Amino acid sequence: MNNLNTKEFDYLTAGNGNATDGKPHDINELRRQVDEVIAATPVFDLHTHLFATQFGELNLFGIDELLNYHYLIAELFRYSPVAPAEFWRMEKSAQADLIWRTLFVENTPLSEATRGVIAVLSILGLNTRAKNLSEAREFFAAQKPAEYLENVLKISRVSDVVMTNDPLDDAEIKVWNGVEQIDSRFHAALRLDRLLNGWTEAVPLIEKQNYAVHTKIDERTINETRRFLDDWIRKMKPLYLGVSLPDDFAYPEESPRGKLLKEVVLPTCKAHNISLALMIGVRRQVNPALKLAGDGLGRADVSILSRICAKNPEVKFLVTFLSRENQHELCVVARKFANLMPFGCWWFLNNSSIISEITRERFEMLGTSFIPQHSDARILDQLIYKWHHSRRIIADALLESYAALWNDGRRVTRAEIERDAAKLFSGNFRGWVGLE
Ligand code: FIX
Ligand code: ZN
Repeated sequence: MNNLNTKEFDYLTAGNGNATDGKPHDINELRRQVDEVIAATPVFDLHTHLFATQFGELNLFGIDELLNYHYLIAELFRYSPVAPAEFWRMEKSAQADLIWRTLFVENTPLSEATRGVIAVLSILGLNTRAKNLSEAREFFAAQKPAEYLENVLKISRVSDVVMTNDPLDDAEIKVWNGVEQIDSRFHAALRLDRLLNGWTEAVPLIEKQNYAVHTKIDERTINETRRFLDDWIRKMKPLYLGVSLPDDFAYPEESPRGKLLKEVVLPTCKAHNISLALMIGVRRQVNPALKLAGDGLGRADVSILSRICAKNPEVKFLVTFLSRENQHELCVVARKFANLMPFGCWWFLNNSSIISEITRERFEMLGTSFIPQHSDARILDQLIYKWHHSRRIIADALLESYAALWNDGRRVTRAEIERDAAKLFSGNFRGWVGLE
């Protein structure tokens, strides 16, 4: 556990507890119980880019996919003389070879994303010091997608996964329109990025699905776009609608996005009693040569959140900010608005030191009324390391809070630890989206 000097808690080790009352009797016992409970509690992963096996090739797993993760591609160019244009011309397996050699053989894999690959290989019993990828490739080639999925969910103790579903993506549309039943552990989240952030390009795609929309957002276009969303909500049964937004997102806003948000999205959320997830602070394509790896971030104005929550009290918002500098303000706004649920340590915040800081701040300001983490996994195997890393840090932060509470005069019971963990890892989200 970080920073906790057990000496400060001397009286905790004085044997003044009672081992049979369900409460830990000293700090080491408390630590053991928290670690055990956090390790065993199933997770409802509320934001990923994973797909159920029914989505075929969209379900990514294996060493070549793991290494071609955009977090690692960005890191590759810190070391390699290979230029981005040359990298994109290479075959996927050659790209993976280059990333392995550069980040794992020629350099020590210290970053969060490289350590993640090491954790996956190690947990699967593969050589973390391999000179090449033959052993790993052989291992993954032998895995059957459905069996491997069971294995990964079991190892990472993830009970439910929320996908990111784009109603304008042809490959996804085919699956939604098909007859195959989608694995009930994979839930939909209807993503609105293309609709809200790229209206002009979205129009022909929505028209193609037989909705009479125009670039000019007039009454007919508003009604037709609402009909489009109503139909997709019926089809996908999403747990929430979601959108990523730039750091300069404003509310209200004089723009197609502002108009669509006000006239289409918020009324749809209200009508279907469905939450809206706002993921704020991404600065897309800061370096376009890096493609998906070329996005950055900016500090946003959190006052937009107070306004949107106040103006739309019947709508529930799931919110995450990408900038570390926005985290404290997010907690403050959450204290003011019960229709706001902060979630996750998104993307550039999904690093041990920052998760630790944000989670401790959230315990101090919000108790257990928040959702500490989502994985954002794009490749199935990543569930293993992302949850392995996050569980450990959340356990440390929780232990620190319990120890402080004990210092103030109250010991938690095992049952309370279990109740808190269940809320943080699944209950708060399930309750928010009306699953129980
Ligand atoms: O917009 C998002 O949902 C982001 O999480 C992703 O697009 C981003 O590329 C990512 O993978 C972050 O983890
Ligand atoms: Zn994401």
